[in-house]
Amino acid sequence: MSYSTEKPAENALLVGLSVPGITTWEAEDSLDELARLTDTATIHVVGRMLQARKHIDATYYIGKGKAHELKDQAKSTKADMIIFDNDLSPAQMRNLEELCETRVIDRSAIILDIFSQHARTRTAQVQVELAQLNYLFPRLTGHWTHLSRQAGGGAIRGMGSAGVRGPGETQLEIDRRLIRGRIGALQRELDKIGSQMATSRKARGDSFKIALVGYTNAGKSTLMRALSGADVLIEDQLFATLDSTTRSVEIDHSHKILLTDTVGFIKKLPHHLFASFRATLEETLEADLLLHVVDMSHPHYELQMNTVQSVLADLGVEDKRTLLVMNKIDQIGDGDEMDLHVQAAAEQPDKVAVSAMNGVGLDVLRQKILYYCQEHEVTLDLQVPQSEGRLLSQLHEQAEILEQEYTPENVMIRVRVDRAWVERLDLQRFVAAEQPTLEA
Ligand SMILES: Nc1nc2c(ncn2[C@@H]2O[C@H](COP(=O)(O)OP(=O)(O)OP(=O)(O)O)[C@@H](O)[C@H]2O)c(=O)[nH]1
Ligand SMILES: [Mg+2]
Repeated sequence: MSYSTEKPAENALLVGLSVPGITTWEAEDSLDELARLTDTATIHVVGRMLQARKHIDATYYIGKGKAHELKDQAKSTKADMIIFDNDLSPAQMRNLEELCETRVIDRSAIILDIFSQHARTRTAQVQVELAQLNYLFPRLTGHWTHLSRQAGGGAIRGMGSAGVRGPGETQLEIDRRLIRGRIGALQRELDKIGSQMATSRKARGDSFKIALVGYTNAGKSTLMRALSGADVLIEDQLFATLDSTTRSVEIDHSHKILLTDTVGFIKKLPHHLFASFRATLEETLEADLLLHVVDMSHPHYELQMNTVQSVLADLGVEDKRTLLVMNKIDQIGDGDEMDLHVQAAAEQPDKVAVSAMNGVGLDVLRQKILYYCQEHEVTLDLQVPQSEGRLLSQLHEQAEILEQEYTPENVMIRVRVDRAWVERLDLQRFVAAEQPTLEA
């Protein structure tokens, strides 16, 4: 579906539908976002149409009269394509294409196209292509075969020699067979990538893990760079980040955490993408704490927060400890006002206000992160034989030494250490008998 790279000046007409339960205002906002997506996919928006209706039409999605109006508007605006804000069934797409004599696609196809244009690493490319082909497969009818040669950034196109027609095979059957084979190969590659990622996660050890989550363009990568110095891509663009990057960050002299930046979320995230990006989102699933980054300057930031929450619920991590990071406060006030935002948020346990771009509020954020790390720790009184040199040096590296006293054979130490390290270093064997154990 890389039409945008072939003809950069394509024109599109956008169509939305508001049904009961969705206010016109929400549908308008959603159409604004579709315009932004279309723009990101380098397609020019020449018009938009919004219909309020009691229910979705089985044939055309919008009403029949409106569909005819759409056909006229497509002609008068010289639109090369019509983009629906909602997912259309393969039949609705076909009916609309026949009526309007124009290519008809939906929001999912545009998002998949952006992902495909932005995928830079092999992992992202495999995940996107798999999602595209799974999206394409049920839409592959006689009428849609032209897509099979465009999908996956040319991956299918590049399979010319494998596409030799078997006896009695139609073009459609060839396309289906090719796609099925390609899906299988990509799935196998993705499984391999997934297990490699799991191995490198294991090698990183048991440090406290934090994942940045949030709506696309909220400023996750900017915050990643501000906290860790990692040279991640920052763009005023939807879905700039498609991979995950993990860095070790020193929060204070005795606390190191692992921070992960990853792909952003959006309303109506295509479920094929969701399934394909499972490996990338694994870091989020395994985190001890989520930083939910919110773009406070966005007029509908609350709707975006709700969307993020429901995506987290779909991932099964809605109950994870979450710190809300209200970002871009420099956009909603000057110096003094910014300080007020920072102070007001600081009083709430699970909230901070920051400007990731200007570094405002980051000290409070670090302090709160520290608080979560400490919650995850225990204080132990240990009696460690002096001969355990390796363990003693590990403790000095990984734990906070509160007190230390030497006896002829042992070192008596009071330490605060991440719970995960108690088991990893098998510390129970050194817990001094008369001392309190494992209290938080
Ligand atoms: N004014 C202002 N702009 C910010 C701030 N933080 C990020 N931005 C801008 O917001 C845009 C998006 O930032 P990113 O860090 O790329 O956002 P992201 O959440 O990683 O976005 P995706 O990876 O695309 O999902 C960029 O143009 C940033 O410069 C901030 O605190 N203030
Ligand atoms: Mg990013």
